This record gives sequence, structure tokens and C-alpha cells, in this order.
Amino acid sequence: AAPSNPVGGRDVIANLWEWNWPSVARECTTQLGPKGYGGVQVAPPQDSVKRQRLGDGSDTILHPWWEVYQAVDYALTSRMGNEAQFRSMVSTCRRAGVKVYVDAVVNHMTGQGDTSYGGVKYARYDYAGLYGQGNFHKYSGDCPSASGGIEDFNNLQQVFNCELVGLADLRTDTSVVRSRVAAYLNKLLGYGVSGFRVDAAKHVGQADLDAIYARLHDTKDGTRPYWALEVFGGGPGRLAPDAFVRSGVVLGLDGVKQLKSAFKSYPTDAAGSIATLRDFGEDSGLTPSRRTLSFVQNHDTERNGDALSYKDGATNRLATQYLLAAGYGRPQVYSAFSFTTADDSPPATPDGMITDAACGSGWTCAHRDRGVTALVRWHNGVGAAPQAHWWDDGANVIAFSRGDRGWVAMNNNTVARTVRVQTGLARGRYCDVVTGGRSCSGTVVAVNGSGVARVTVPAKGTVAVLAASRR
Ligand code: ARE
Ligand code: CA
Repeated sequence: AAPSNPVGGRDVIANLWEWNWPSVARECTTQLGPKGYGGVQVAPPQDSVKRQRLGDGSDTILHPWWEVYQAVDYALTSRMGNEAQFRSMVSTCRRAGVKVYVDAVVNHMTGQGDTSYGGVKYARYDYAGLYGQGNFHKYSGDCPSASGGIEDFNNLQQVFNCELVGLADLRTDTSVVRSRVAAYLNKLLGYGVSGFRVDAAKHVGQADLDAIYARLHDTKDGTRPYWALEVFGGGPGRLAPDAFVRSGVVLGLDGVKQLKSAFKSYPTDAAGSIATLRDFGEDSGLTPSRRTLSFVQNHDTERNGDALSYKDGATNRLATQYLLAAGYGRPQVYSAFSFTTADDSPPATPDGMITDAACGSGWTCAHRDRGVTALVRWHNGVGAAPQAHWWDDGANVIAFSRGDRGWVAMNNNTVARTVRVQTGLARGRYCDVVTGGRSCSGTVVAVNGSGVARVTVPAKGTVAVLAASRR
């Protein structure tokens, strides 16, 4: 089985979704490395469909973000840049102490189009030199649905062998397909990539995922590749996230929903109740912490209503701070581009090439937010220490320590709240990393001889101190 999450250390991943390769490289050097991120996740780098015309008339965007999820070829020519730029990005990030994780599209090829970003001419089920009809479930008779598509997401054979939204489904149960997929992933590992977010892993299934994984080389770090499986919850039995935990780490997609409900209950203008987070994690029915990649949103859930998004402003920042503080799963900070309609392209040239990420103009850059980077630092400082000294007001103010290494308080109200709380820390004066950064120029938390502090927590804000930051 693939490895569990690393314990302690610089484990936070920034998900710079659909950032182009030169921008990711720059960000690794100037921001991610210096701010304590240990990894970056990037969008699918393989060649993909490049639409030449609009579809059936119901769509109006020529180059929607989802082009990259339709693989044409495993050459690394994409909307994000060419192979040389990809390789250079990986080495630059590694030099900055940031490991690179790649979104791997291995369940399927395309559902539309005939020309790729790499200039390859193809037809559905015919990808010259790579796959032909015999490599697809469409022609193997393994898909039992009448339409050839997944009609019932609770049906095992359909979920594994039928087409997800019309995408040509690969026969990952055959050794030919397994070795071609593994050759692609091994090429990436050879370039210095440290692991994968496996797209549509639920549709590949455990047996095929394990067989592909067994063919993978070690990483340049000398470890087995990280293997984070995309499995939406809701399916029964073998289709549930819990049933994939033995194969790899799974994406925390149910946690995403719980975080949204806690920080902002439905309807959207309600206040939420973060006191519920006392049991967030395995106690609230989620997959084991060491086998979960956790986040507040990703590119699907920021669009489908499951998650908070950058549009939630301070509430989204607070939820991100909470995730970094909580210690459940390996935290990932999602950072992409702003959108008005669900299909919107990231900022790009007219022919679809994604332009350099410019924070504040089209790019949301949550990973650069000072309130977020402060909690990345705090997260690294408390390491693997378990939560202790939980306190809440029954509604929207919470506080807890991580062992004796740090203490944090969070306020999801729109006004500041002053609380008197047992911190578990030794007597002393401690510097808040959020308002004070490294210089201790902000809030000071005074802890008395019984471990109690009286603290004012800003509206939609966090106070976070490290035991090591005692003055
Ligand atoms: C596009 C067009 C389609 C067209 C197709 C083929 O939108 O109309 O038919 O192209 O021509 C993304 C987009 C899709 C896009 C696709 C390919 O979201 O709209 O299709 O790229 O360009 C299920 C899967 C899960 C999947 C989600 C979206 O289980 O794996 O659906 N998520 C990943 C990615 C997506 C990506 C793909 C997979 C495909 O993160 O971004 O699609 O590569 C319940 C079920 C879940 C189900 C969920 C859907 O919870 O239990 O299994 O997830 O509903 O919300
Ligand atoms: Ca499949």
C-alpha cells in the first residue's frame, strides 16, 4: 500500500490549480519555500483537448478550465506550458524545498474535440501510437449500462467500466493500459515529482489502482510515491472513500462539506457553529487522519456548492486557518482563479494558453494571505502534537492547544469576542503569530500561573501562539 501522510515537518501542500509552470516555479522560490509550505500540487500536465469551436450551443466558453481533464497524449505539452518548462519548474521547486504533486488523469481520455494543445490529431477511442479501440471499455463489453455512460453512481460495474460524463474509459484492468499509465507516471517521477492526486480514482477501482501503483518507481526523495485518491463520498461499500484507504490516501471530500456547514450553515447568511468542530475528523465519521488529504475546497467543490470558496472572504480564510491548526489529515491550501460562471477559463491567451498568475488580478492567491501563512508557520511549529484543552462557547468561538507546543483561538462571529480560557501553557507572555508575524509586534497573550489567559479574538479572526514564542 502507498505511504500514509508524513508526520510533522513541512507537510502543508499549496494547490496552485491551473497555475502555469513558470508561475509555479516563481512561487516555489519566492513564497512557498520561504513561508514553510512543503509541497505544491499542480494541474494535469499531459497533453489535452484544445477546443476549436463551441460545443452544442449550450456552452459559451471556448477554453473552459476542464479541457485539461481530457487526456489526448502523455507528452507534457499543455495549457500550463511545455515539457522543458515543466521539468524546470519541478527542479526549481525541489531546490526551494517544495515537493511537487501531479494531478494524474488515468481513468480516461477524451470525450470531445479532435486537436490537442500539443497539436496532436485524434479521434475518441483513437489516440495515435498510444491507445486504440481495444484499450477502451466501450468495446470490451464490460460496461453494463444501456447508454455506455455511468447512469447509477451506486453500481460497481458502471462506476468502474462505464463512461464518466462521456469520457472514453480506459481498460485499466489490462496490462497494456496499466503499463502505459505507469510509464507516464514513471516519467514524471524521473523528473523529480513526489506523488500524485489520482483523478477519478473511484472509477479506476482498488484492484487497478494497486496494480498501477505496484509498477511505479521510487521518487527522487528515495520514498514510495504519495498516492492521493479522488473518491467522492456517497457510494456504498467498495465505492466509499473508506474502502480506498487501504490503497492510498484519500481526498477529504466529506470533510469539505462538514467545514462548510460548521463555518456557515445553510442558508448562506446564517452564522454557522464552529463549536461542532470539537469532533471534526474520525469522530465525525471521516476517513483516518493519516490517510486523508484535507482541504477547505478544491476546483470541483468550490463550484458545486459543497464548499466555502474565495467568495466567502474572511470566513474562508478562517476555515483555512482552522484546517491548518486542527491536525486532521494532511492540510492543503487551495489557490486558483476567480470566476463568474462555472466553466470559466483561467486567465489565458485567446488560444487557451494560461497566462502568468498575478495575485489580485484574476488569481485569488489564498496561500499568500498573511493570516494563512502565519498558520502554516504555526502548524509546522506544533508538529504532530495532539489537540488538547478544547474550549468553546457553544456557538462560534473555539480554542485548543496542540499538546504543550502551541495554543489557538478562533472566532467565527462578525464582532470581536473576549474569552477567558485554559490554554495548557506555562505562565508567560506569548506572541501571536497572526498579528505579530516573526517580530512579535502584535497581540501578546498573557498566561497566568494556572495556565489561564484572557484574550480578545478579532471578528472572523484567529489568535495563535507557539510555546516557543514565549517572550
Ligand atoms: C466536460 C463537460 C461534459 C462533457 C465532457 C466530455 O462538462 O459535459 O460530457 O467534458 O466531453 C471535469 C469537469 C467535467 C468535464 C470533465 C472533462 O467537472 O464537467 O466534462 O472535466 O473535461 C464524479 C466523479 C469525480 C469527478 C466529478 C466531477 O466521481 O471523479 O464527478 N471529479 C474529477 C475531477 C473533475 C473532472 C473529472 C473527474 C473528469 O475533479 O474536475 O471533470 O476528469 C456524486 C458521486 C460522485 C460524483 C459527484 C459529482 O457525489 O458520488 O462520484 O463525482 O456526484 O459531483
Ligand atoms: Ca474506469
